[in-house]
Amino acid sequence: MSKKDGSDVVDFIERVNSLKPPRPLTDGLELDQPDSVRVKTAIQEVDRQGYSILRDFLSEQELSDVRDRMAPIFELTGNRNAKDSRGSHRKGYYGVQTVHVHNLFAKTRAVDDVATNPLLLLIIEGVLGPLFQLSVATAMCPDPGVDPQGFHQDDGHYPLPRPRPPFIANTLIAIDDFTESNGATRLVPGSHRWTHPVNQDEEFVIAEMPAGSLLVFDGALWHAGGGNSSDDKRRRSINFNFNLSWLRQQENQYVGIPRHVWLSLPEKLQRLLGFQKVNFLYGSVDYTDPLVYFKEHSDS
Ligand SMILES: O=C(O)CCC(=O)C(=O)O
Repeated sequence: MSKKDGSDVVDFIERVNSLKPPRPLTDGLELDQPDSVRVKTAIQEVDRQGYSILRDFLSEQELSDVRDRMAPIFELTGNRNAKDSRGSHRKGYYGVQTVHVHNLFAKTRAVDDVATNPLLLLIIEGVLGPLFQLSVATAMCPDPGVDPQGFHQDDGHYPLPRPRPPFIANTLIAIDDFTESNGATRLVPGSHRWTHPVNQDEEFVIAEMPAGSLLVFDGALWHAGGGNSSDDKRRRSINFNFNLSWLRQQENQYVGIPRHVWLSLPEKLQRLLGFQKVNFLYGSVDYTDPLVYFKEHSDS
């Protein structure tokens, strides 16, 4: 109902007139010179070859905290036999595959700071531009006995022509050393620009990297989780995939993360999870940024 003095209409028009672009998630972040160079190099490598590896992304202390606090989550990953359900899958997910644990921000606070790490945000911004969001957050751990995945692209579900600018930036944070034998990710260099599918026997590089490293790659790059042929070496990893803010996220985190949980998160993480208005109106409610809207309406 409209108020008699018309103030609600004035409020509404003011609201429409006050539309402005969001503050970038990287606003105010400053790096020292060596880290700026590392970020720049990573962005250039992703553009040129489709991927980059940044060592020492996590400090020893951060790595040890994540290991401890993620332990219950990595109890939930495990091996499954994919032969029956997906044996004929065209991308070749045959044999024994690992179970990924999705929707991490509903399940743990162990990686909140990792997701908003300045190096990470600046690299993702360099790959995707300023409007990006977290599309999916997963724990991945191909245990001994897991077979390799087939090569695939993670941006394949957006049905638009190729080559294309990056829609998705994938990351894997190594919680254990990634080696050829424990299932380090396989990458086909340069394939992010290809317009044709790769052959499953394409040549690849193996993303071997010490624990604490960050692998980042264009979602158009053909890649696959490796098989774990070791006797006893786990390959724990955190997988954050980011996408352009005006595309739909892979995981529906608005439903998946309980309200009391997302309300308790730092604002930067809330925004990264998609609770923000972008491109003037996308993600808004009644012209209003969703976090502002929520504050205005939470008492009523
Ligand atoms: O675990 C990996 O190395 C990659 C996993 C992956 O690409 C996927 O599950 O889509």
